[in-house]
Amino acid sequence: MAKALDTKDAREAKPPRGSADSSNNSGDSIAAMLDANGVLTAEAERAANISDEELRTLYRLMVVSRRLDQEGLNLQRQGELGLWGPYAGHEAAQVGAAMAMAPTDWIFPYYRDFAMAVCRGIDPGAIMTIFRGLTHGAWNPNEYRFAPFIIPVGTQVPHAVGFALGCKLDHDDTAVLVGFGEGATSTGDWHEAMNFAAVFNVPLVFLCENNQWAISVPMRQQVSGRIADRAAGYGFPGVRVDGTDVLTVYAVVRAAADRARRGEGPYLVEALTYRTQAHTTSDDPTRYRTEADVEPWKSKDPIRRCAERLQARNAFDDAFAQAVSEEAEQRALAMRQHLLSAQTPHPASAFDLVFANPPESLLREKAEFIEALEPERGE
Ligand SMILES: Cc1ncc(C[n+]2csc(CCOP(=O)(O)OP(=O)(O)O)c2C)c(N)n1
Ligand SMILES: [Mg+2]
Repeated sequence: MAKALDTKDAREAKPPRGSADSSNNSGDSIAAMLDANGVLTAEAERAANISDEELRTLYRLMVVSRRLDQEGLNLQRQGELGLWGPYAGHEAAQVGAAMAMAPTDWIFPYYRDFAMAVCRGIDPGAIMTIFRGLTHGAWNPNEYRFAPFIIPVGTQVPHAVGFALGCKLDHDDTAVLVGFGEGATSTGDWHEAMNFAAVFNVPLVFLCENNQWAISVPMRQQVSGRIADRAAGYGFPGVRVDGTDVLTVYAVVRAAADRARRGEGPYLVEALTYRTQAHTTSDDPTRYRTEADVEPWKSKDPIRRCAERLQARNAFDDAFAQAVSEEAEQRALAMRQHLLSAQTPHPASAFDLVFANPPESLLREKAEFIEALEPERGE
């Protein structure tokens, strides 16, 4: 019975919209850029034509991001932040992917994508105010084409699909990138989003930052097989890349975004990396992993790997490294100063920015809230 159905389906099946053939060919051409380790081949590197200056920019943004991450950790330990979620180890995935998108493209980040926000030019000090509990969102998404950080795991993925569908219906040539961890791929939201993206052939690059852990849950208890292979089940291609090599991530995401802009639909990039620090400052990783687990990943440090690539191109010297390190120090200091001088908002500001035109009932509630606060404040 099943066999008869299969043959009938095969005979009657029409190529889906966006043609499976064309998307698979184009997907294959991205897979063909990689060697068996998921690293850009020398030939693909030549074809991608990424200049020394571009690679130096990626290096600079990774060093700055690493230093800001360290400062976030310091600030939390000094009692200045409620929480910090370190992203060390993710720099190549985040910087490579964010910089591969055109400035007119949109990015839907998850909570760990701080370096992506830095790449978009958002002031790190302003972002930090979120982690101090001063605001829910520190930038105007329209201005930076960068959606808010999302904490509920996986929920940003359907948002991105819907947005990408809107871009397609508007006939503009915007591509969209959505970031998420490998843990998010176990959510219903993620699977529904993958299916919807394929069926409606939306211009979206799915970027899985596979850091091997979802808090204390290791990869092997999260997913059977490769995340990249899951795209095929929905009808579009995906690849696993070395997510510690910024050049590879940059070239592959750029190709996937170009493909999306050509109308060839979604693409899944699984960037294999490692979370070298705790999940957040509320987590103690010694409860579920040892130093020996972390050790093999130290040699794959994204910044060191990028420096090696630059050295191989004769595009790295002490003066450059020194200038980048000084810039990182200055930016960390500026971020700290911005955060520590940020005003604590009035509690009633929680009512603001909920509606463009707040209804009477909400305004009344806000007024009552302010009145209720006053005796407590001795005003
Ligand atoms: C819907 C939902 N369930 C549970 C949580 C608690 N939680 C926060 S982060 C996290 C793990 C996510 O892991 P992964 O997607 O791999 O991202 P990573 O933190 O490793 O970057 C969980 C379970 C949450 N924020 N939202
Ligand atoms: Mg993870």
